Amino acid sequence: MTGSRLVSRKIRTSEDAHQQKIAVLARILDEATLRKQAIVRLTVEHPSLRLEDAYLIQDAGIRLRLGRGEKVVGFKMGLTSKAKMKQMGVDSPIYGVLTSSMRVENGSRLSLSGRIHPKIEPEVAFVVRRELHGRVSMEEALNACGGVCAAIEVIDSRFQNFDFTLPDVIADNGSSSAFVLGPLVQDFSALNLGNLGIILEVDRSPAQSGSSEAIYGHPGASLAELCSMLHARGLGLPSGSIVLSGAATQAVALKPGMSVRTCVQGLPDALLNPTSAIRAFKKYF
Ligand code: OOG
Ligand code: MG
Repeated sequence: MTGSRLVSRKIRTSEDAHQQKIAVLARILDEATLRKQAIVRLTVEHPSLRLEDAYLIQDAGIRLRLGRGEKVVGFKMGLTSKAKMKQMGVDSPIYGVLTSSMRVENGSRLSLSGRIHPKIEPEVAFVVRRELHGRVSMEEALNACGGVCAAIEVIDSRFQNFDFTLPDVIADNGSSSAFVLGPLVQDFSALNLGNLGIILEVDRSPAQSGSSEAIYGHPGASLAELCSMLHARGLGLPSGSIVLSGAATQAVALKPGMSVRTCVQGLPDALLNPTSAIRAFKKYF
């Protein structure tokens, strides 16, 4: 065998090993999800895991879900708040993929039996009407949306104690578990999306409150950033995509029987696991 053939065979072998490692790590995370068993973060055993590889693990995990009949319905942005970025020691957000099985109808119950240690976050979500490609301005991103709504995201890290580094949480699809969308408001031109009051209510009392400004400065800026991040990986944002723009406050542990509500100023509420006392809720905005 000539030297160059030997070298190319060696490269192929190491590429194969790399692909195999990606597939194995995706399967480990998928099994943790299915078995509802938290695992030690991947970077303990693989300290040199790169961000590109983490997204490849995320892709492989989504392919496993698609193989079980799920459909991609959108994306979620994570770590978009300064507080979370500081906590993680990073200066850029991450994204994850939302699938059909994660969607919970507004006001319905969510079984916690399929989760490990779920937490809830109040969010603002978009529905993209016109496909977006490449780097876009916030205005272009917002103009491509068919509506905006209040949302509740349920996150459920597959890592013990939510202990992860950036590559871990990317590989784990941004801790995605479930989400609820409130009623869609199609014409949001009169809303100042960059400064809306947001309350996460648990059992009819405010548990967290904040402003949409905490979402990457403006939820629309988070949406535009998602387009850039997808573009950097050669991807676009398809028409019809749901986009969770990121948490406006800290997450709160979700326990069985809780009634949860995200109230965003100017938008109808998103509700999860409501009780019959739902009509007693007061309106904040
Ligand atoms: C990562 C996901 C964070 C958000 O909105 O910032 C996230 C985590 O904290 O587990 O969804
Ligand atoms: Mg979130």
